Amino acid sequence: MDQSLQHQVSSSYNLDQFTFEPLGEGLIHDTFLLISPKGKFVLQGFNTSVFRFPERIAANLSHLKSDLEGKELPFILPLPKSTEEGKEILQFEGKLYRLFDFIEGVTIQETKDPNLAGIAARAYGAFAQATAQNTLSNYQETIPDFHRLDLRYEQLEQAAKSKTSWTDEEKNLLEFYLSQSPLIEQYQKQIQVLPLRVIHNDTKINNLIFAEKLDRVVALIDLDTVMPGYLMYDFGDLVRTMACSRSETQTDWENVALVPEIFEALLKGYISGLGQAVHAEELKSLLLGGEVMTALMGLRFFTDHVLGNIYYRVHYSEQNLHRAKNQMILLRDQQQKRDQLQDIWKKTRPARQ
Ligand code: GN1
Ligand code: MG
Repeated sequence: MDQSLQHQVSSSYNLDQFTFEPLGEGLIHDTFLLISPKGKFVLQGFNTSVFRFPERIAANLSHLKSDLEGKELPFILPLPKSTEEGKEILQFEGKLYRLFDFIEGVTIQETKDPNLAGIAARAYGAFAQATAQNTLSNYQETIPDFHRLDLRYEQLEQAAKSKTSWTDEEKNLLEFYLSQSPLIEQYQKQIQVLPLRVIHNDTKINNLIFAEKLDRVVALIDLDTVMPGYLMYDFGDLVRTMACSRSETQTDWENVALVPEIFEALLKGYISGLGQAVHAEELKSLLLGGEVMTALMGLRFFTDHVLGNIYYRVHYSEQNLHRAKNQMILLRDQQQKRDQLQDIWKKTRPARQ
């Protein structure tokens, strides 16, 4: 962070002097922890090539704030602080920034503990329950068609046309992802009978801040993708990111697998967080969610690789290819375990269904 930005932040938010350090492992925004005499804050540089409609985010978050006013939420939802001029977004030298209160607690990148996975899933379920009465039409898509699996599939088909030379590994991945058309059809049928809701859309464990003892969630963060979507997306991303033996960045392929015990804990936790008002089709769709979100992220990573790494931050040039390969193995394993996961789903879903 250069000096002129530091001055601007200090005066816009009336912070005096502060020190700063990089924070977090997000693939999209640049984030810093600021330590000032007035307390700790999080400054986030906004990635406007990914989030092309910052004003939609600001509008969604202000609806969220008023919709949830007076509701007892079991955790905090940190919203951007206002500048001295009363704006939630700071513009400086052509870039956008936001400041948040820093929330004390523990963030974790992954877990093998079903109990912790259940606590995380319950928090995201409780979020969907809290927003169930929100006026859906007030919420805009902050990234259009973000989780439309069918369109992500088409984007790969398009991108592949422009690539002239393919390694054997790339061909293998392309063939695998294109062979997922039955899943795409299943997805298209499923969404026709699902109600849209206001959901989080990025339900990784590192978007939660836990209490020191890891016994509860104190805050749910990264609210830029809060927008209309299906429960299947939020639950599916929990499965993709938590019910896997290896995270999406790991490359020890033979160890990448779906972990049924964590899947079960996630399902129980999510359903308990959701409470009563869940449509029968929504419950059914949870079973498909993991495959949908794993295929979606695999398609997105692979498409980005084919296009030359224009979207996700990479640490080496083959990283998006490797992420796509990791997701391919996880997806394949989920598909092999369909019967087992269905048995878990049958014994876990509420009795009235
Ligand atoms: C991106 O930057 P981060 O980690 O919050 C992406 C998510 C993906 C994730 C994969 C706006 O999120 O959809 O699940 O990377 N967010 C956006 O690691 O594209
Ligand atoms: Mg995010």
